Amino acid sequence: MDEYRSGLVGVLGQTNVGKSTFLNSILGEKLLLTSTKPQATRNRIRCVLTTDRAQIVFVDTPGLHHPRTKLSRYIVRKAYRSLRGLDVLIYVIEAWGRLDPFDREIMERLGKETPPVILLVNKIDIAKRGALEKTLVAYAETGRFAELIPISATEGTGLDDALETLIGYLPVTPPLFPPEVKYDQSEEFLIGELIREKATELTHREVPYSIAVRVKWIVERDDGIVEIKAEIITERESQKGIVIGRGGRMIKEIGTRARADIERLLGRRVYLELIAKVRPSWTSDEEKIRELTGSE
Ligand SMILES: Nc1nc2c(ncn2[C@@H]2O[C@H](COP(=O)(O)OP(=O)(O)OP(=O)(O)O)[C@@H](O)[C@H]2O)c(=O)[nH]1
Ligand SMILES: [Mg+2]
Repeated sequence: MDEYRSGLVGVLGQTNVGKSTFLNSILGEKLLLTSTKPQATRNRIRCVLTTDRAQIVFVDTPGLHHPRTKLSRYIVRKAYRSLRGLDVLIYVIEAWGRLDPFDREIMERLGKETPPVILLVNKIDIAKRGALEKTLVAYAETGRFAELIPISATEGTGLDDALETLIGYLPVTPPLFPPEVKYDQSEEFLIGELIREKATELTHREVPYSIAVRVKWIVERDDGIVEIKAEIITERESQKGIVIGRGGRMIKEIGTRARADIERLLGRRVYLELIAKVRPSWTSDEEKIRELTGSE
């Protein structure tokens, strides 16, 4: 039998390519916020996959993009900073059909001295005819990638292959964490992210980018139900109005959807109370950004 392998694996790429979706699929559990809208992940989040042959500590990172706001400058900085000490880098793209200029720029910024980089071409279920082959050729030509693997994170295609290949690049060492450890964030943080996911999904225009969630308390009642109170924070009264919705319909819907995911995460019945609040211009104030994105 092979020796046990473990290591730290960073997942990097442009925003909205499916990094967090890929990790949720690999982990077989919905831990990470995903969204149809870009700039979903705001923080570096570690999650752990333990099998009988390997333990992989994945680091999900915020998607890279050209930052236009203070908040997005902050999260891009966060992404680059989370690359220290990695054993392998996974770089996720879509089947663009060519070498994307921004990917080229990112590769240049990373420099040549990186750990081995595995390229995952995601969303092949919706790739245009011929685009996958062209993409593979264009990225292979850069000579930067140790492996190139087509996958579909939502369909599950290619995930076994990706995992198998990845394990081969990890150093032979005993596991870093006990097998029951699944993530390095508090339950409070993960619950907040699940609420933010629903609020992001249900609102439009600038509102999703202005939403932060703060979990005020989590208490276990005598009857076993977990009671959670959280605030959904936006920047303006008008945004708060959108989050609440007519007759409170929107915030109720956010709560219903979030509660289902939180119950799955905790394996318990949950009573969730949500309150909408305004913190004026929090996305342009570094200190408030730090506080409201749960950054250390
Ligand atoms: N069709 C299809 N959609 C996918 C696939 N993987 C992810 N998506 C969708 O792509 C969108 C973005 O996914 P995320 O996982 O949030 O992307 P991300 O790279 O983590 O984004 P940021 O956190 O903003 O950097 C979501 O709507 C996903 O459902 C896939 O394999 N096929
Ligand atoms: Mg993400």
